[in-house]
Amino acid sequence: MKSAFKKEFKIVATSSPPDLIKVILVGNPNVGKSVIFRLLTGNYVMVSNFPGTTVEVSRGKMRVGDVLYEVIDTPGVNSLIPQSEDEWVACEILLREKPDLIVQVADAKNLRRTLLITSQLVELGIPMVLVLNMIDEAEDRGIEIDAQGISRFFSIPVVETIAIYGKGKKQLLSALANTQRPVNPLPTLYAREKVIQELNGVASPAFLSAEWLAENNRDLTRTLAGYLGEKQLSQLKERQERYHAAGYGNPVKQIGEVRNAMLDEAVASFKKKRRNRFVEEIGGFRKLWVSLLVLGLLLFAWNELGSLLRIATPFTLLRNVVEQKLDASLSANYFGGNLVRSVLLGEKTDKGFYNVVLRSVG
Ligand SMILES: Nc1nc2c(ncn2[C@@H]2O[C@H](COP(=O)(O)OP(=O)(O)OP(=O)(O)O)[C@@H](O)[C@H]2O)c(=O)[nH]1
Ligand SMILES: [Mg+2]
Repeated sequence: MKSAFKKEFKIVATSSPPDLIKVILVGNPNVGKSVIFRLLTGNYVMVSNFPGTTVEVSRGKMRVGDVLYEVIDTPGVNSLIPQSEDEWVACEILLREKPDLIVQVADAKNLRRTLLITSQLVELGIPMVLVLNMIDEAEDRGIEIDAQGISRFFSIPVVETIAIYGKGKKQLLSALANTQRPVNPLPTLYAREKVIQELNGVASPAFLSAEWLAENNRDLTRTLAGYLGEKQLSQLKERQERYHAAGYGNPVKQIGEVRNAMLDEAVASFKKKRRNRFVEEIGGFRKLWVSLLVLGLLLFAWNELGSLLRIATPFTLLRNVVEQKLDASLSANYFGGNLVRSVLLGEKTDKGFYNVVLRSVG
């Protein structure tokens, strides 16, 4: 009895349950979230409707070494300020599920739409990874993105993938294992803006929550109250009212303006439109051929005109130079010089040179 207990105890002690890390996939519509979801979880997934809606939400599991992940796929969003049922569901999932990790999947061709969501997600302060998917299509269009620059800007890992070919999966898995809290660059970059000074740090997230409250969506407000807690929520409302009452204007509108300004700058510095090398080479070839053609036409025109006017033409000039040089250097100073000279220039007569080959044929 005693030894059986010991054995059982040992088994329990060595097989501790693996960590379950909750990952939520978020991103614009049609960017490859579901392809990445399947890439990570395989085919054993659970699909259900979000309560009270027909919006489908998929859940699956993934094991990497000892770590077990639960992965949740969400409907596409244009922004985290919801204007549609799909967008509202995505926000509700983010706030209700309290994920350990967020993976933003993005279409590398649409950097501005991507970074709008990134700038909203980083406010949540949840470790996240940005996946720049569809790199194949971006490359075809000559779009190059400074992934490292984006990574530094938000303090998040940025991974490039071609999900349909499974490219970048390894890098994504390694990024998931090495995430850290992101940094929201907005308050630092725009520290002088009154609205930033008024709301920064009042709640977490502060600016995004202000924007959510302004939507007057009862369900979302209730979920937000649960997420922030009553204290943070009332502080945030109070600050907004104070700001408005002091005559500074609509804080939510101004947050939107500051965010847009940041995005304009970010897109300008992280997106490079690469000049297509193939087109450049074709262009280079074309320039060379056009230059040669123009040069040929000019020489032809000079030659024709020179013959008519009995003045030196490029060919007579060239021949004179060649004749003089060769005649001088192929003089009979060395063995065979005369022979070479007569083969190249012909025999010298009173009228100049005439070719040996022609003479022999004639
Ligand atoms: N060329 C290319 N196509 C891709 C890539 N990843 C996904 N796609 C295609 O993009 C389309 C959309 O993929 P989904 O995974 O359904 O996109 P989604 O983000 O889940 O879309 P929603 O759920 O509607 O928001 C599909 O036709 C995919 O085959 C990629 O890396 N390269
Ligand atoms: Mg999908």
